[in-house]
Amino acid sequence: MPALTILRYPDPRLHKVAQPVAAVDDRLRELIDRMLETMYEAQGIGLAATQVDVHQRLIVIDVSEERNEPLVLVNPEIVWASPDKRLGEEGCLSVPGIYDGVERSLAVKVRALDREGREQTIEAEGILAVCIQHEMDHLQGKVFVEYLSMFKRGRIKTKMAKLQREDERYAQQG
Ligand code: GNR
Ligand code: NI
Repeated sequence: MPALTILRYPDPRLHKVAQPVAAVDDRLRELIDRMLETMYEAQGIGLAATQVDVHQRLIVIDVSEERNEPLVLVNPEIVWASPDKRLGEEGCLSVPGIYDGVERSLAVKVRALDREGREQTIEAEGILAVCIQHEMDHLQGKVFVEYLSMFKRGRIKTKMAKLQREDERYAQQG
């Protein structure tokens, strides 16, 4: 199965709001597998369906060192977020090469379905809590750079446009 293409900021499709998944069936599990493959190939710790132009509430995550603990969240809802926040460095597969600080809750509790459609509740802290919040933002059409100043965002857009031009040239020439 080929990996999926990850949309790049500032693609307007990254700002679409995802709709709930209607059924956890074989077709969805196929999408889940392709998203996991895409995430591992891109060496990310998480991927939201929005990033592969599928506007459904679906997230895959793996924050393990060995890259062998996939976590699948279907129709995730944050049921609790700690009032304590922390500024941490973030990156995003849709904004390659850009890293900057974002404030996030230290801990979150999330309710979601797993790949079998069973309800699961996850209590997360550390990098998993950060990743879940980052991915939940994607489902709402929000990319982490939108937390940064307009000045920084402008610079990032310029960088992304340059990267895009370089990629197009590379694709033409081989
Ligand atoms: O791979 C990723 N690393 C990361 C690091 C710090 C905070 C969030 C992330 S998520 C990111 C993958 C991604 O873009 N998911 O949407
Ligand atoms: Ni991201």
